[in-house]
Amino acid sequence: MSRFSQYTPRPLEIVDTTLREGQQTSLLHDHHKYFFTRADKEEILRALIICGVKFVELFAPVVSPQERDDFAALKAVRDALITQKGYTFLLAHVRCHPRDVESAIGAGADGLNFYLGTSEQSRAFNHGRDLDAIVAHARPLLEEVRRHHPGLILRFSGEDAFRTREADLFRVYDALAPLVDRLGLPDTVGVATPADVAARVRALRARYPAMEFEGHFHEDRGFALVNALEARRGGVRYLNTTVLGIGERSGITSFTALLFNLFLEREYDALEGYHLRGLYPLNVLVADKLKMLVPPREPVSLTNRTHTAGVHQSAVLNGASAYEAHPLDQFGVTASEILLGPLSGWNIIHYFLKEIRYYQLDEGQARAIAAAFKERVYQLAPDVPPEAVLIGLAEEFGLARLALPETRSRIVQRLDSPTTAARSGIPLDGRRHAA
Ligand code: HCA
Ligand code: CU
Repeated sequence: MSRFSQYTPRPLEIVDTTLREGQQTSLLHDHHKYFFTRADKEEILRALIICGVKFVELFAPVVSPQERDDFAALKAVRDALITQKGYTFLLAHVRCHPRDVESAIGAGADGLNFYLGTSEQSRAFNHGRDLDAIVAHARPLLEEVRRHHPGLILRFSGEDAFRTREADLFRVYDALAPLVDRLGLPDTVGVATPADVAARVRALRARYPAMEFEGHFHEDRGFALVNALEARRGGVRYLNTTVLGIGERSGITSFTALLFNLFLEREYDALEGYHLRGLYPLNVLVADKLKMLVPPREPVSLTNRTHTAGVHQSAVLNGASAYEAHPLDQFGVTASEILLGPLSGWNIIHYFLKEIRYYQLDEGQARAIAAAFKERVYQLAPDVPPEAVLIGLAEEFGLARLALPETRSRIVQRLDSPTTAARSGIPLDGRRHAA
């Protein structure tokens, strides 16, 4: 009996591909990093498993000696977590090529994610095969793998499925569906709208009612998240994601953005087995590997609890819900951040000096300091944080300071400080410059 035949799939199965699709991100090049180190990959895999992911896609070991050796190391990480978290299936991304297949089986992959272009563009520019040749190429290989390795999880994706005519996709999938556990539905170049996804999923489910599907949506139009949500709504159980949505070009669906939205839509069934509080730390971990902060457009981010405008800041001091609509703390974003700057009002300056730095001041002094601060903050040298200016002003104004024991505050001043909240996952307590 194979592991997979004993496994009962949950309502939503993330097939995370941070370590395959994610490694194709140009961000690794932007930061002169080029690839994740083995230690990076081990940490990312561990974090994914802790967060509840059960299917992880990796490159076929044939890609490079590095990937081959890393595959073995990642298998060891997976094995070490079986007792604590159950089994995680490692799937190798393979071309319909015996060498890819052999390398993956040799490495002990639990499944093979086959892909082969079916659109006119892939047929013309990727492999030059027509539809009959695609079937003639893929079918015997899949039959052989099925026969000799009945326990392997097999998936076939018609690459560029959304630029493939429906009849063409059916032609290929009719021939291969009996041999696989899942059919993929990749929007390789990010052309699909949510309506296209809904229609395609409906057509495929009608034609293959017993089949499971796996969605993979690129972000070129900004639809990677909504398309994944749409696919799920249509009954697609398996969805490809990466941490921070990293991948080829603008990437694919973000793992944490997807779970966050399912939570907000009260799709609690879909969240079965996922550890939501681990999601922001996971984003921080991968951002750190990329030598960046969690990107500002990532929903599960400190940015979404960061307030800049004076009106927002003073309201948030009274009640965070004024400008924070979502329970981000349940996703591990436990701090709010208020950035001091030219838009800050006297009340946040009062709050900062009094509550965080323990200066004794009244409203009149806070208003006077705020006025002086607004003038100086426009002439800030790049390496001087605004809070240093405020401390300087407090001293100039001769404010007395209480000596209190240090406690952690919810307010952080700057994202780009060396010990940022985003990097450490712990809010900076604002005392970096304290005497
Ligand atoms: C790739 C293309 C791919 C494959 C997806 C899949 C895509 O980078 O090889 O195997 O389902 O977007 O089509 O990522
Ligand atoms: Cu892709």
